Amino acid sequence: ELKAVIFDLDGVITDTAEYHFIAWKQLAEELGIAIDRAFNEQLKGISRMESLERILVHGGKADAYTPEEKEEMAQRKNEHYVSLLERLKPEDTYPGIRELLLELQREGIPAVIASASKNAPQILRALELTELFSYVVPPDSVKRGKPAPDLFLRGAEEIGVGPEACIGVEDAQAGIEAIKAAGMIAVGIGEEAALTASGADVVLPDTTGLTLRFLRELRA
Ligand code: B16
Ligand code: MG
Repeated sequence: ELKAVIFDLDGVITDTAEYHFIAWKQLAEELGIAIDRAFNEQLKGISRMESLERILVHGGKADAYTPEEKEEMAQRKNEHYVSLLERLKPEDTYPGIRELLLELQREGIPAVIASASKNAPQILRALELTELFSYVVPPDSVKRGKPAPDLFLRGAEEIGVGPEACIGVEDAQAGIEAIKAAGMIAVGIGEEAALTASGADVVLPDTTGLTLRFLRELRA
């Protein structure tokens, strides 16, 4: 029986994955590193500093900067990203998400956010979704980021539901791996081949098919 749904944020609730890409691309260009959308797939669900490390490795500059310089770069990227977030409006919520959250609330099934993003509370406020979630896992409250299961397990623990009664929803390969490592059913949103390869139980091309009925059948 379905007792909780644990959502990733960027790329599942709204298209902030695109804003992350724009902000990283600009920083990478300033460092003389080219990144494209295919490379960006590897950054989804990965923490800010780990994303920077991957970009530097990709550009052959893994050892070119001091920790202080990297802190400054990560901060610069975040400032750009946060400035892009100012455009975010409730209408930018992906199709069907608000309806699903309202259905879950009516049925007394908690919805939780397990995002790697420190900006998650601000994004939820901009989308006017804050009160539809029972809990937002603070990314700093767990030791390991995705693909480790920690964020998803912490979310389930907080609301007192076992992983076997949870469904996790993710757009990132690292996130699908995290959900499966947590022992939950994983619904992927996006590209079928890559997400299935990461272990997704089912993949939907977008959020329009993500209804309570669909989720209940998966966890029946
Ligand atoms: P921030 P998710 C992740 O969010 C993003 O997918 C990833 O691209 C980003 O680097 C990470 O959050 C950290 O975000 O810089 O805002 O703290 O997909 O786990 O919701
Ligand atoms: Mg995501």
